[in-house]
Formats: sequence, C-alpha cells, structure tokens
Amino acid sequence: MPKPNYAAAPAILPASFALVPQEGNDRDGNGIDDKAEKRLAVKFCPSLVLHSKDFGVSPKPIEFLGAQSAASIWVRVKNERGERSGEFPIADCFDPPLFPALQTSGNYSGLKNQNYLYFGRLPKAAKAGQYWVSPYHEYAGAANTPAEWYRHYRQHAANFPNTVYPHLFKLEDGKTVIQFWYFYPFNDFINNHEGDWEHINVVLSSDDTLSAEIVWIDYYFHYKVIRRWTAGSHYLVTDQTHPVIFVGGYGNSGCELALGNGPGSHGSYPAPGNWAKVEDYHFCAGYIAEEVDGAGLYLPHFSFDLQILPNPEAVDYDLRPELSWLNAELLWGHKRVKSAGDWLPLNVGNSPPQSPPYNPGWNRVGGDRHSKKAYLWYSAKPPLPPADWTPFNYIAVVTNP
Ligand SMILES: [Ca+2]
Ligand SMILES: [Ca+2]
Ligand SMILES: [Ca+2]
Repeated sequence: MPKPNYAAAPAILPASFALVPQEGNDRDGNGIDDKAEKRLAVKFCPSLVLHSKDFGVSPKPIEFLGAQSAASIWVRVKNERGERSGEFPIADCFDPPLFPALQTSGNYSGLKNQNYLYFGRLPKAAKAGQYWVSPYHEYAGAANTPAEWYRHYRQHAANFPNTVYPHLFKLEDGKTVIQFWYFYPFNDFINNHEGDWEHINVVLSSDDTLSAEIVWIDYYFHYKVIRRWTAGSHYLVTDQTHPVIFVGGYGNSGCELALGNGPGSHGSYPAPGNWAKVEDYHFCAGYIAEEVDGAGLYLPHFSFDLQILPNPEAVDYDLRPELSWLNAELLWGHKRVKSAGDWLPLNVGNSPPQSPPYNPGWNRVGGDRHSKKAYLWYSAKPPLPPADWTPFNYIAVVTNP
C-alpha cells in the first residue's frame, strides 16, 4: 500500500483545504465526519429476524475466529509434489517459526490467499523439508462439518455479542450509503462454507444526522440484489428508522438426492416467504428457491455491537495490527468443505469468502445485469412483507444488550 509522500507535499496548502474535514473529524478520509458515521449507523441500524430452523446462529464479531490476532491464522501445507501434509496454526511449533516478522508485529495485513515457500520442520515432524504453505482463517479448528459447526457455535456464542460492521461512503449527488456488513461464522445451505459475510445498503438522503432519511435499501442474497423503495409495503421498519432484514433460509432445489440442504444461507431479504430463483442454476424441479420463514429469533437493532469499517487503505496496520483482517486477502474459513450440492455438475460455492473490501458489493450500490463480478438484479417476483407484522419475541431474545 503506497505511503503518503510528505516530502512532495506543497509548503503552502491550497485554499480548498479549508473545505476538507480536519484531521480528527474524518480520519478515514471518506468525506463524512467520523462522529456522524457512528450516529448515522446507530440511527439506521437494522433489526434482524432469523430463520426458525437455523438454531439461532447470529452475526458475530471476527474475534469469534480470533481474527484480531495473527496467531489465530492457520496454514494448509503441501509438500514439493503438491501433496497435502496437513493444516496447522501458524503459531504451532514450526522450526524455524513461520512468518516470524508477522508473528512478532501482529501485522498480517499483507498476507494473501496464495502459496508461500517454507523450508523447515513441520510441527511434530522429525525431518526438515521444503513445503508450500497457504494461510487462511479457520473456524472451530479441525471441525469442518455443519453438525460440528453448530456444536462449536452453541458452546461459544454467548461469549461474543451480536455484531454489525457498518461502512459508509458518499454518492456523487451527496446521498450517503451505509453498508451494514454481517459476519456469520458459517454458511449451511445447498453449499457449505465457513465464514459468511452478508450485507445490505441503506441509502440516505444526506449525512446529516438529524434530517437524513432512507431513500432506498438494497438487499443482497447469494449473487442477487433487490432494491426496495417503499417502507411499510416493500420493506419494514422498526422504531421509525430501523429497517428489518429477514435472514435466509432453507434452499429448495427440488432434488430428492440433495439431502443435507441446510437452513442457513444468511442472505438478507426484505420479506419472509418463498423466494423463487435465488440462484441461476437450473436442475431437477427447476431453479433453486429459498424459504425464508421469518419465524426465528428477533434481534432488535439495539442489541448489536457496532464496529465501523474504514476503507482498508486508510488504516496504518503497524499501529492497528488488530485490523489486519480487513486488508489481508485471506479466506474466512477452511479452504474447502463438503456440501449437499457436491454431486451437482457445477461449482455451488464451497469456498469461504474474503473480507468485505474484496466483495463485489464493497463501496457500491445496486447490481448489474451482466457482469459476473457484480451482483445481479433479482428478476423473479418478490414476496412482500406481511402488513400486520410485529416482532413477536421482542424481549426474550435480547441476550446481548
Ligand atoms: Ca469519516
Ligand atoms: Ca474448521
Ligand atoms: Ca451466505
């Protein structure tokens, strides 16, 4: 990442400098006062309704995987012939140590999802050799199946507050976008993977904390996005300013062979119901549909811990090594796991995602009709939210106020 060249800075600042927010007010340089960012994110923070069959799996902080610390990163090791030699935490007893400078500083922001050459002894190995090591985040250690993931979640979830990662930016016409990013520890659907980043865009009329209003909301699920304009009929709002997200859901492919379709895609929907054609592949009875029942736990906006995400290039990772995860190009889970959709003649997506800045939706609104690199506009008829909806288990589930 390029460092600012102070030597080349002009001795006399241009007159327009006065228009730029002072350092301290906008330290991340996105044109929005940092205090206003927090206030806007709190004011428009969504409330979530989980799918009833997902055992209450809710968005957690990245600390659930230990990602604030370089010591929690794992590597997949292959020998010179490309054969797998195992997976280990980088802090394990490699001789000599793996990535020593990185382990000392804690700054792992430059790590990538690639093979690095290592010569030495693997943990518990007798002899030294030459290996390829590829780093990644690991959830629940060597446990890599949905049953084990849920068990690990049940054992540890209470130690971590429900968390949302808001990220703000401005559109050219002054509208202000709050992306609310959610990290679910794993995805259990027709595809399976550890680490599941999901988001919506709440687009505001301005960045004024008192007068800003919601103009529209982009809801994202799978590789799709739907834009909703009208509160009350196309999407719901609680406590005047807090949009509701109905969290997906069970994937229905119509294939009797696809046993093990899981109940937790965590896609973000504006309404419960049966969402047709959430994926573009077609087999068995047709396109994959998703059942979003909206009958699980209700997680009100005020039960979330908010952690604002700056642009990754605005962070000095030597000073803030605990934010390395934002910039590191690592996968958020075991490299590849088994899923119900493995028998299909296509890639259903069993690899974990990377951090939000590498998501095609980062710093963008809406979708596209063509590009494979962007989200596609949802084209089927969407369900509408029930007119008489109220959160029905409002108090009982506030476990992390
Ligand atoms: Ca700012
Ligand atoms: Ca694992
Ligand atoms: Ca997902």
